[in-house]
Amino acid sequence: VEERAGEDRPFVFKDYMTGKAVDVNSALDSAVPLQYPEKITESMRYSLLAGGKRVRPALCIAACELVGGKQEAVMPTACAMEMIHTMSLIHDDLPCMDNDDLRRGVPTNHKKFGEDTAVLAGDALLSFAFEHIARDTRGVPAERIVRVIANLGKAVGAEGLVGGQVVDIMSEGDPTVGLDTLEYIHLHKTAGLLESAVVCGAIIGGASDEEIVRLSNYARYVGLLFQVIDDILDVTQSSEELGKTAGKDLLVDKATYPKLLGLEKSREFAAELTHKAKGELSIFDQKKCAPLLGLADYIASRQN
Ligand code: GRG
Repeated sequence: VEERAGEDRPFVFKDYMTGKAVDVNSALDSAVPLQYPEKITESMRYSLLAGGKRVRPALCIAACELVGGKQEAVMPTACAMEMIHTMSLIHDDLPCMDNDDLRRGVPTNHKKFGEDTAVLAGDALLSFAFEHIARDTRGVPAERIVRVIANLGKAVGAEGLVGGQVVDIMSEGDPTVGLDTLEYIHLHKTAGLLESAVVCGAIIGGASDEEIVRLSNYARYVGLLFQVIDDILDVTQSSEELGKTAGKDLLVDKATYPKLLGLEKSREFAAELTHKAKGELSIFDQKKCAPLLGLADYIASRQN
């Protein structure tokens, strides 16, 4: 079979992610310039441009493109996802929360800029995320933009990230925490923003209601999968590298899937979630689903 340039090249997930990360990093860099008062914009940029994997923006763009939308139309929304993810990490690292000194291999925001600035940098990123979607989205009907803003607002607030975090804090050291509470925490703290990224990308791209439901289910399974794998790695890696990376979750008494289900059943659960996530995509052209299918496999098989 003759192959024409640029057509039917095999899909390589790593290259796809690298390409999207380059585009997203450049858009984030322009969206949050270093300007007066530099004390705050420097702190915002420090955490925003510290080199995360950009999973949420990539998912957002992939969902938009899957339903026929353009990357440039969804880029402000994709960037907003990373701004909110970053703010949640800055606040999560604070002494009043997890009290972490390192994030993505460098000092946490409050270690570098002080707690006062870190709190404000998080607040500014949260606020700017919504401003950026509303102000800088081009060529998309206003109703879609309003839907996106409502969806994202819910994903971050008391019914979303904040709800998950508060239940997580309440559950610490509670030996009676069961699978239902564990699932609530992960669905809200982790799956919620992944879901919003995918759903908002799809909304911008003009998805049908059925497409949105399928993508939303896909993202919830992937979010839960992420945490099940996280729990499994915490056990398997800290026993391999004794002490070195000993997961904090093992030090604080915290419910995890391996503790509640055992390692074997946790691995089965992860496989089931991967299968279900991919199953939700069956209504789409499978070739066009390659990025979302690849992401499910990537999360299922990650080693750190
Ligand atoms: C939203 C107002 C507001 C407050 C935040 C602190 C908090 C409330 C919520 C905690 C959110 C949290 C830390 C969730 C865990 C998220 C998670 C799975 C992080 C790891 O994500 P990766 O692997 O990280 O995508 P990188 O570094 O690649 O971006």
